[in-house]
Amino acid sequence: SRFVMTAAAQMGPIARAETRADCVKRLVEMMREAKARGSELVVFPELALTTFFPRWMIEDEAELDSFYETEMPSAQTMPLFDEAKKLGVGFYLGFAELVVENGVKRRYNTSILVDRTGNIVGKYRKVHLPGTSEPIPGRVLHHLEKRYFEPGDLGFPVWRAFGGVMGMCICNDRRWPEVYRVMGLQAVDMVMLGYNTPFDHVGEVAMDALSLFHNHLSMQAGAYQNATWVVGTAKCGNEEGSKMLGQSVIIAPSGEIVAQSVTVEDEVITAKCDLDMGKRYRETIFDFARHRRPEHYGLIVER
Ligand code: CDT
Repeated sequence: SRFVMTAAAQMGPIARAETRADCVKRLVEMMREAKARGSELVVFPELALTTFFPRWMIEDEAELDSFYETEMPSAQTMPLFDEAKKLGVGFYLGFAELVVENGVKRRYNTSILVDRTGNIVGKYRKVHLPGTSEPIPGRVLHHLEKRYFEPGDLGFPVWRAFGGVMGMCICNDRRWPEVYRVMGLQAVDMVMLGYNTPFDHVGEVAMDALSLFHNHLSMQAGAYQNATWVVGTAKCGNEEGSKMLGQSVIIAPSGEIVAQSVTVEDEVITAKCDLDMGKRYRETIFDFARHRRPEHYGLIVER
């Protein structure tokens, strides 16, 4: 067995006025709790350093830029890296990333994987960007990820870390089977992801009523069908009038939920994850080499 003591550190709402220092303080506090409960890896949410700003049309560029990180770690986020190193705890962290390439600003919805010595070992940029690039008339709260980010350009790599093969994705990515399968084909042991999901994200009552079900359905299916652990961490609660799902989870390769949050506030949940558990599925029902028939899957990459 290869055990990784894992924590999902869910966050309650982040107010628009909250500073990076405020957020980092909350993250550090949860990291300490996770360590006290035996964890060596902590999964934080998507956009864990700011409020979920894509809900607003922001026309002032300097204001928009203020939500992005231009370096990682920065003076403001360094305390989190220092704490990680001190405690010997690694982490997944989501944040908005701004890079300037040939004088052009590029914006990504990004996550990083940091090892137990405080070093960044992996970076992922969100591929599936939901919502719209223009505000929808009549709505007070929008979902403008297509305006504020460009699709990630790094694919779905995996990293050898924490004694296994680790993968990352972000929020809406968790609803797409290809995401897990691309990592599953690389023998991923654990997929980490953070999410910000408003209860009214579809805008269609019958579907929105199933938001919590669809949240778990996607991640449990991804875990089972690809023989991997999935750790999904929410930012949740009432954030500036947008009510967002909690129910952060740690899911085994069986598809079973082994830990789940019960609040919509800052809350740490933990599980002892045996990375060898995936083998049971990978060597039987989901032995890809023996049972997959990729010659019939061409359409998936053609359209
Ligand atoms: N952050 C994010 O990707 N949220 C989406 C909901 C918004 S869809 C307009 C999600 O899939 O959870």
